[in-house]
Amino acid sequence: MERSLVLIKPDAIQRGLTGEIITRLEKKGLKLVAIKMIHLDRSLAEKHYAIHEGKPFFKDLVSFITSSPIIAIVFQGDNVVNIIRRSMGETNPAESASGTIRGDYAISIEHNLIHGSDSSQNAAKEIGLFFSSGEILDYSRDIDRWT
Ligand code: D4T
Repeated sequence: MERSLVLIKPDAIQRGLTGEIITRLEKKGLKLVAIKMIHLDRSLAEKHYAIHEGKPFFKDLVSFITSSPIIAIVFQGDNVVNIIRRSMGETNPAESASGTIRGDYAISIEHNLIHGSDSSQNAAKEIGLFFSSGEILDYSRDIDRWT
């Protein structure tokens, strides 16, 4: 069973797209097992985006992700990392297909609305930054036999 960390980024919160983004992922059939709203501090933002340290956009990326609250979510299910990445669209919204979250609602790479883990291994690391194990709930859903 795989997990993925989704962040609804400051631009999505400010633009009132939180519900739309969660609805799309829920309607796909994904199971939500943890959720919280937080205002990231610089230290956590730099840890989350450590792989991009030293790149030209790193400073602006950290400023952006700490500029306003975000919502952190853990989804769980078979193949959930890949399913979420495909629902999000490309990193650059200009190259994202219509029907994806970024393709439908974003224009610029700096403000691309949503983060989703890019592998199971990275998901485990990222989830550990945002959630304690007790915050991730274990429950069954009757709809899972229909999805
Ligand atoms: P995240 O990590 O936010 O889900 O985005 P992606 O996985 O789709 O893309 P990424 O890690 O390569 O980039 C992280 C974050 O940096 C912004 N960015 C990226 C940017 O502002 N300029 C750039 O040139 C790139 C490559 C957008 C997403």
